[in-house]
Amino acid sequence: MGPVHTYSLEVGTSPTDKPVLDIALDGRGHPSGPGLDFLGGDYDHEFWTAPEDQLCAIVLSEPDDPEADAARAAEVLYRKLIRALGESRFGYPLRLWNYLPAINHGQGDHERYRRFCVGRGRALEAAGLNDARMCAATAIGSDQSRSDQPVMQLVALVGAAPGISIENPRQVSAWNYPRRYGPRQPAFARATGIDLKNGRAGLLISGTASVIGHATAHSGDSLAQTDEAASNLDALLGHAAGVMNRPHLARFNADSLARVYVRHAEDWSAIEQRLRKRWPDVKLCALRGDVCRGDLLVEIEAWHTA
Ligand code: 3EB
Repeated sequence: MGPVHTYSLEVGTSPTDKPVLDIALDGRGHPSGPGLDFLGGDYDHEFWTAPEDQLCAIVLSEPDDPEADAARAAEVLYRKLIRALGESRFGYPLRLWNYLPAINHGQGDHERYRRFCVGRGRALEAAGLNDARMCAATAIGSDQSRSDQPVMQLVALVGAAPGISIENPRQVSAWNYPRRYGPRQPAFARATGIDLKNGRAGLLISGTASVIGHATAHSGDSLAQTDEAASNLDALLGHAAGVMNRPHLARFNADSLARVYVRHAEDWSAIEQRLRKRWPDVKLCALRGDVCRGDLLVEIEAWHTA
């Protein structure tokens, strides 16, 4: 069964009246932005606009030193988010963005991304929340080496009714990853689907990398990883089109927006060429960010409607 609620959400790159989320992609210090260096592309701003009785944004941050255990800040932030949801008429997260400094610092299970997953998991467990009910998300490492007050950021788009969580047929669900990737599985869905008032459907698509099954593919090759991540996205769209019974969702179109996170800035121009050839209509934006496994070089998230 599809979602019973319909939203009138629009996501675009030009200013609108009273957006629920105004994300400056090139702005460091912008509270709802990722705080990453802007590498290029078609747009540097996202405006998420919906009537104020349907959706709102929750923007949280917590001091988080690159040398600290990231589980602490993650648990604090997710406990705050869960409390805010309980007190609000918007009880359902549709999309989460997590940005933290030094995401790949630490060896093995001490790696800060793995510790972030532990902290997120603690907060979810304390609230009795099931991983499989989680929404779409992104988790990216930001370079805050020039800041004297580094923070972990959590940005949530929350709604009055749940979307549907959609998984990827080419990938093991993150909440089912085996133990080798860390003591606590990541808790996110590959995408959140919502019905829109204009008769279309919207897909909020998680950061998607070159992960097949649960394994990283093409270590060290940023172009092969780009192709694999893009294949994961195409597979997700095809699957979502079936789940939501909207055949046109199966392909990106001129309304689709894709944010590309690139570990090494110098890889962007070749990655851009690849993606433009594959998806000529899609609006792209590139940011320099660390992906959550040290061997992943690129990650792509998207908004798509059809
Ligand atoms: C992956 O497929 C890539 O921990 O919230 C992507 C999106 C990834 C969200 C998260 C992690 C998260 O495992 C990593």
